[in-house]
This record gives sequence, C-alpha cells and structure tokens, in this order.
Amino acid sequence: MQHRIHYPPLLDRITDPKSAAAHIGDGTNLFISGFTSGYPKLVPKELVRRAQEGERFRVNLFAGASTGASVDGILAEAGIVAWRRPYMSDRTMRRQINDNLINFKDDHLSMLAGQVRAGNWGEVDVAIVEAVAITEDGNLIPTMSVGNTPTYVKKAKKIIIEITREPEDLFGIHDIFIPEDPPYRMPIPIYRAADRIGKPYIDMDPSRVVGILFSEEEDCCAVFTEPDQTARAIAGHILDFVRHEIRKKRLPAALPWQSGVGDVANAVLRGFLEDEFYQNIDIYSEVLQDSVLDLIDMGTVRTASGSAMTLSYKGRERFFNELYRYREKIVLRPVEISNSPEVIRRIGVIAINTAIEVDIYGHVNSTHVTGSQMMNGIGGSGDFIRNGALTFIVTPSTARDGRISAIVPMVSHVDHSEHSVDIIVTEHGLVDTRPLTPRQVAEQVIRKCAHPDYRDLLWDYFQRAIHRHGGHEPHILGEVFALHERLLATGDMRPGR
Ligand code: 0RQ
Repeated sequence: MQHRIHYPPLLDRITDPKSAAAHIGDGTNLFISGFTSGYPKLVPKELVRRAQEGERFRVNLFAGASTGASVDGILAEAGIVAWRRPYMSDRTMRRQINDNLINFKDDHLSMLAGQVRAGNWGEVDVAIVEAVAITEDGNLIPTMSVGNTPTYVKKAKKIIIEITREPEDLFGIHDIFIPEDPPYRMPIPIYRAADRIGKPYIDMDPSRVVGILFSEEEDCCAVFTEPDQTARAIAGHILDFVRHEIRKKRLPAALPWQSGVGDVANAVLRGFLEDEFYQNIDIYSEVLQDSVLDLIDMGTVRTASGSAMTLSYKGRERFFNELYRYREKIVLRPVEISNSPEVIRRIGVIAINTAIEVDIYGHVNSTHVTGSQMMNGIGGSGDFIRNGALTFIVTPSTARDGRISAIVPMVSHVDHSEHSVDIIVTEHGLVDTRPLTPRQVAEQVIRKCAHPDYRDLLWDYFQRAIHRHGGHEPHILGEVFALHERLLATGDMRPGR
C-alpha cells in the first residue's frame, strides 16, 4: 500500500497504531474524519486497548457527524470520551450522554467548521483522517465522506492518516472548498447542484503528519430495509403534493431535493423511480444512500451532491465496480458547503426531514424523547428546514406500537419552529401550513395527520384551550404536557391503558 503515498518525504512517517496513538493522551482534543462513513478505525481500537490495559485517560472527540459503533460505540464503551460534538447515533454513546457521563453539545452541522477555525472549540491537538491516498504534492484524497475534515486538517497541530484499500479512483469525486471567514467571506459560487468550485483533494501541510497507517478495515455498512407501508404512504403524499404544485405553476420543476436518512428518504427516492413525472432530478443533500445509485442507473438523477455516501455492502460493491460512471454524477463536499444556508436558499432546495414529534401548531422536536432524552442530534435538519424553498417535516403518526402520538399539543423540546416548517406529513395525510393561521393549522393537523386513536384527545384539548384562554395559539399551560406525563407514568399516552 506504500504506492498510495505519492509524496516520498512522507514515507518515513509510516508507523503502527500504537506509535500513532501515543500522540493522544488525557485531555487531547481529538478531531476525526467521518460522517456516517469515512471515519478512522485503527487508532480508536488502539485507544480502547490502552484503556483496557488500565491506562486512565479521556479525550474530547469531535467528528463530522455520526461514526457508528466502530468509533463512537467502542470509545464510549471503554469510558474514554469526555466530550463529544456534534451529531452521533450510537446506542452506547447515547446512553452515556443521557446519563451525563459524556458532555455533548448539539450543533447545526453547517456551522461547525467555521467555529473550529475561529478557535471556539479549542486547539485542534490531533486530527485522524481516513484517506485513499496522499498526492504528489502531499495533499489528501479522502474516502467516502468529507464532513469537516478539510478544516480539521487545516487547523491540526498533528495529523495521523489511515490509508484504506478503497480505490484511488475516488480521486475526482470530492470538491473541497473552504470559504473565507467573516468579514472577508465572498459568495459561495454554487448556482446548480453540479457546480464544482474547489479542489479534488484536501490541502495539507505534510510537516504536521506524525503517523501514517495502512488499514484493511471497512466502514461498517448501513443496512437498508425495504420502506414499509407507513414510509411509502408518507412519500406518496409528498410526491403527489409536489407534482400538484408544479402543475399549478406554484413551484418550478427543476428544484433540487434534500432528503434525510432512513426509510422515508428511501421511499421518496424510490418514488422518483416509479413515477414518470419526475425526471432529471438534482439532489443537493447531506448523505447519499443506495437509492441514489438506482436513480443514476435509471437516468433519473442528473447530479447528486452531498457530504458523504452511506452505502450497504451491496451498494459499496456496486459503486466501486462502476466508479467511473457514478463519479461523473456525484459530488462530495465539506458539510459547511453541502449544508450552506446561502447555497440552499439560492438554489431552492426541497427539503424532507424526520421529526420525533410535531405539535398542533407546527413546532418540531427532532432530538429529545419526552423532552429530556437525547436521541441523535439536530444534524443538518435545521440547515435545510430553515433555508429550503419548500420544507417537509415527516413522521409516522405514532411510535412504539401506538403508545406514543407523534402529534402532541406542544412539543417537549423545540428544534424547528412553526416559522421554518412549511408542510407536515404523516402516513394519514399532509398539511400545507403556509396559507393557514395557527388555529387552522391545528385543526388540519389534528384531522389529517394525527392517528385516529389520538384525534379526539387532541381535538378536545384544542377546543378547551380556545374556550378557556383563546389567543393566537391557544394553550392550557397546566395541561399542555398531559400526554407526555401519562406516557412517563404508564408507558402509554392513551388514557386507561
Ligand atoms: O426507537 O430505535 O428504540 O426503536 O426513535 O425512530 O421511526 O426508526 O425513525 O430512524 O428515521 O429516526 C427523528 C430520530 C427518526 C431521526 C429520528 C423512536 C423510535 C425509534 C427511531 P428505537 P424511527 P428514524 C439530516 C437528517 C434528527 C436529525 C435529522 C433523527 C427511534 O430522523 O435523528 O433530521 N433526526 N437529520 O421508536 C419516543 C417519539 C418517537 C420515538 C420516534 N415521538 N417518542 N420515541 N421514536 N418517535 C440529514 C440531511 O441530509 C440533512
């Protein structure tokens, strides 16, 4: 694998995980590549080995977004994470965050790189970066994600590189651009999803490289199941609505799409395949999944732009086998560009993101179960919901076998307000809040989106709130969390269960 180092002066930095990890100790600010994929694997394992041998240390861990069980999971399990930012989705780490064993702060993903460059997160002591190769000039070609890696590499005092077996032909898929920071920032010159504005590699100062490792490890791949009936129903409502708006000439046909990860996202993209109306789609999103490969194969997608690819094992095989073909259609960017409010607003993204719960007036909780327990984090949802041309918030109408209603009188935590959310969708129906007053929104959300088991409860609350207090958004403050309270007391939001 030495041939992957095209810059000879760095050959003498080839080392082993133990020596590389020796640069990391108690209190190290550790910034790693990775954004659902493309995270380092060897050094985290070595840190766990040291902890298991009895060494006592804790690091402050910063990534692009989630890194899965093989980094977040094992480091949390070993008890060596003091701080973690931003979005994560590992169960063990989540439990420790909620038990207050790991400090966690949730951030809009578009904002992190700038904050790190400004020094708001402290010194970048060590950056560990996964790469497919080092170029002739000593720069880095990343793997399947970009995330915040360009900034972490730029600011790092020490850099450790894990070179993987993924094909060097990934060269050309990345578009690396770090904007100037205020007050010198110029417009980010992206006018179409396909525009490339940067370099195909990450600029790096080779003198800061303290270790290079060769890795046989692979990302632990995403598992995708067929979208279930609920996801397909939600996707159907969205696709019908957008088609209707385009036909009525209230929405241009050529707007790019963003869709979060998971079942509904896949069902929407699958819907494009099955619906002849949708052709020449552009995707301007954060994470690209297997369904994007299907759309490229069918000729439905012109460009798919994101910050990372999260593929299943089968998807990876397919992608690498015909990389030359997919590479022309896919652009991987730093997350501050894929999620840039400026760009999202300019190109007019249609955004679809999933909520934990939505209230009758359209406020959204994406992150905290019953107000207290962190699930994953806000991720890029705020970047897209606040700035998209048309924004959908989607959720199944119930969770946990019907014991929880996702439509509630007031959300128990606020991530997105009524002012950012345009359309609310569950499997039962869709409400376009834009032409409605808050009271009209509540009426329609209860009638069209809530699960039948909860409609009467919500309607009764809404009517009593109107009669008791009135106002622009009527509420009975002493009762507004009655469903949540009942869930906490009995395990079910429905009375008498
Ligand atoms: O719990 O895992 O214990 O079974 O939440 O829910 O239905 O499997 O859906 O995987 O799509 O996750 C909002 C968490 C949904 C996710 C959220 C429980 C449910 C289950 C997962 P279990 P599902 P998903 C930007 C996109 C925020 C960030 C974001 C998320 C688990 O989509 O993290 O949008 N979003 N990023 O049982 C209690 C409720 C619940 C509930 C669901 N009301 N109360 N538990 N759950 N609703 C990507 C871009 O590209 C920009």
